Amino acid sequence: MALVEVQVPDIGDFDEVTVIELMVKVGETVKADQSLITVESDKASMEIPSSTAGVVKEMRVALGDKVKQGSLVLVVEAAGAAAAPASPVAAPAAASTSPGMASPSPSMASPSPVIASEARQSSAAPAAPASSASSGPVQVFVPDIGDFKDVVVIEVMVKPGDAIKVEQSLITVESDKASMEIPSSHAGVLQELKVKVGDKVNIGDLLAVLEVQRSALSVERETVSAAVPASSPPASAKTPAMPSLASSSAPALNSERPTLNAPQGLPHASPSVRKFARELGVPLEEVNGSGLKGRITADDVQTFTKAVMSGAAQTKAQAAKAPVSSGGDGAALGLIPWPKVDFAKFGPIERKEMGRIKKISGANLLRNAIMIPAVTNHDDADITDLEAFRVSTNKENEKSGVKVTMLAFLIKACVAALKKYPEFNSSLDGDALVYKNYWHIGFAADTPNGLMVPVIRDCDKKGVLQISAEMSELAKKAREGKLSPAEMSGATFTISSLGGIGGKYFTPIINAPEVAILGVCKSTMEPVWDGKQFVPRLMLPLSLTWDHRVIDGAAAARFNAFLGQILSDFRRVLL
Ligand code: CAO
Repeated sequence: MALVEVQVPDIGDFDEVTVIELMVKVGETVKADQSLITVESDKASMEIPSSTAGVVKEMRVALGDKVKQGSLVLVVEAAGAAAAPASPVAAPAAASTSPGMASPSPSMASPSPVIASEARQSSAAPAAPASSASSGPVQVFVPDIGDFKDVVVIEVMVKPGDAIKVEQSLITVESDKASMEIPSSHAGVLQELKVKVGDKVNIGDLLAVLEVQRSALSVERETVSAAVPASSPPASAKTPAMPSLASSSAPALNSERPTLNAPQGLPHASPSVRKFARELGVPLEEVNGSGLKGRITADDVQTFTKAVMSGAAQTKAQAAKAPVSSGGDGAALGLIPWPKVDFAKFGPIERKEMGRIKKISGANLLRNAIMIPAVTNHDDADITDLEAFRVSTNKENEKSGVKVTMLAFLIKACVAALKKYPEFNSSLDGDALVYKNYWHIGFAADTPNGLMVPVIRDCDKKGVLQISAEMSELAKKAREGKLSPAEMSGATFTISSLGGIGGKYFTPIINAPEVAILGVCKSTMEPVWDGKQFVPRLMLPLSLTWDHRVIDGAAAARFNAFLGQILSDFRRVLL
């Protein structure tokens, strides 16, 4: 087993490129030709593959390092004879000018990053004949892009009618190892584009037709004439006159050093990440990059996919399809279009994009409001004695730091009612009801980012003090935006309490796939007839919304009545 140094191969005329992604780590087994790192100049990104198969023993580059031809990337313990073509560690390290780099690394043949520089340089060469008229059409062809065949057009950056400058990028193409922009060989007005996103192109393919002004043409002709006659035919792989930076003697359009073409306007990601995203149908422009300079990594694509699949995030396309609240127009429901009003006509306005959580919860609420045949029963519970008990409990527990609010008692009372009326703790699954033998209670929490519903698990096994402590911890996390998806899932029933704020009754929307939700408002002292006289009692307004497919009105009335009995005499919880 020989140790083999893998170096940066011939990357054309580029002095230095930055390492923007490490795709392997120490201990990992790599195949010959497997991409090891991604490098990037200001104009292109490309993956550097391994020249040999084996196990990575040592990384010699870090994120942000500048590398060039001959720079040591890593050391691989080569697998048997496969190591043969690579330079052994003992050998003197290849100098940056090492002519040997291209040959010991046969795998570089295909992903050779020289393509981008060639693109820039040679794009001018295969221009169509210059016209002697004052203006005329000029064809722009795909220049020498090295050994690459059938590279895919992933972005078209211009449209007919655009005024194009010389060297302005027209399209972005991508192979499985590199992406690059193809610049225009001429200045002029774009008449016609001959390619579209998804097309596969090769050297010599016609890209575009420009209307070129005479003066511009003559200038370009003079510059290009050193390379090819102005009347040279369209480029093709067979055209010997095609200048190419692959050979350093190739004539160039500009005297300045060519630069690689990086896709502009596209999210920063390596070709393999782009490919990965395409396979999953992930819109890369919606993914947050966690890599160097905001670069999108394969992990970012995975995280995005998981968030969308779990419902924690939505793509723009999904949001657009969702009805009204998420920006859709309700057409999916067969409704008349949402009114479009120019509010500025009536007075000053300010437009603010809704936050992510509001958008997600809005879409969920709308679905639940539309799909569930929901009914709400209102009732009052006498909590005079319970409130007195709550106040004295808090006094006794002052030192513990745990404050008990009415909501903690309500959670406990609801568990007792859910046990007595199990269909309230169920979910619909097609034509079947799933009864849950656990009692996880969600509670709506008002946060600066919008409504969130943390879940307290196994409330049947916990006392009011523990529930209070967990509630205050979860509410704090919710307000700080730190709740994990697990802390917001698995509820069997939800309580939405506006008791700390005010109001009398409201109609909460069921949190599907649950089948009921309890809305609670502010308790007030009211005169209550005890059979002989009116007495002052502290009354708590309750609003129970339930799914009429699962529960009927009588059951809902019984549930509320039972809840009221428990709240008026909490000892019943023990029964
Ligand atoms: N009647 C009278 N007073 C009440 C009460 C009730 N039903 N419920 C709570 N209170 C009192 C509390 O005792 C507390 O009083 P003190 O400050 O004097 O001690 C005060 O109101 C504030 O209570 P709280 O709101 O901080 O605590 P809570 O346990 O009742 O609620 C939480 C916690 C997280 C649910 C709440 O802060 C919250 O976010 N509520 C809004 C929920 C919501 O937005 N629902 C609407 C969903 S539908 O859009």
